[in-house]
Amino acid sequence: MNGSQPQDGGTDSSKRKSQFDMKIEVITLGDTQVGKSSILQQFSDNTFSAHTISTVGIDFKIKYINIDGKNVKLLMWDTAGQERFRTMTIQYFNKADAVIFAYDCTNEASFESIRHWVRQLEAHTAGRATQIEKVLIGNKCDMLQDKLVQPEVGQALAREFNMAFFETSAKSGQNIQETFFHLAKAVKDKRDNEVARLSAAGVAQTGAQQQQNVKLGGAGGGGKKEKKKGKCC
Ligand SMILES: Nc1nc2c(ncn2[C@@H]2O[C@H](COP(=O)(O)OP(=O)(O)O)[C@@H](O)[C@H]2O)c(=O)[nH]1
Ligand SMILES: [Mg+2]
Repeated sequence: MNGSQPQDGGTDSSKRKSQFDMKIEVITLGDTQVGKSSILQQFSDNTFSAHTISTVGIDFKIKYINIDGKNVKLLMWDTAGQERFRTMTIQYFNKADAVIFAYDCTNEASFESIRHWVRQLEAHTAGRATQIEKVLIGNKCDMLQDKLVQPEVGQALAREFNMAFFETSAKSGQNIQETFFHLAKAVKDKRDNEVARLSAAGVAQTGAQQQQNVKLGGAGGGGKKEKKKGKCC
């Protein structure tokens, strides 16, 4: 098992919140009822509720995970799928370092909507959508009898958009950890590569300055301000 795999839930509880090395913001996008909130709940609390309350506007969860020895703060934005919250949710698109596009594999319409959600991201991230790490998940894969979207079909769509693909179950926990760790590792590797590139170019900066400048989720390549560490969000 390497340092980027889920380990014992992945949380490094021995470290104080203020000691995180890197912050990564993830946003979930997809139709209502596909299980976006349940995925976040399973990942952050290891619990599942058969009856959830619809997300109003936007919500968030925080989890600290260990990636290659780094304490990573994952800030996970949970959006509502309904159109009436669109104005609110699109404001969070530009915060995202990574996006989870979610459909319900027992609901074909939710799969068809993925193209819509991809377009929404592109339309509201001012050309930086390609810098955002993305993953496509087909959730509710525990419902074998009701499955209407086969994993090969999901995989093909993910390939078309150059995304990773997982079939997940917020109920059983299948591939939930893997999804988040995959995204976090991809974002971290991208930032590390950029730091190495800047170093090679002889840009004299402290490690912290470099991390700040290569936070690829930042507006226009480094313009985004990191809020005070240790404070919520
Ligand atoms: N069987 C099963 N049900 C799920 C799964 N994920 C979510 N659900 C159920 O689907 C419904 C909608 O879930 P929710 O997380 O609120 O969806 P959201 O609107 O996308 O946030 C709830 O009744 C959940 O219990 C899953 O992986 N398997
Ligand atoms: Mg929800």
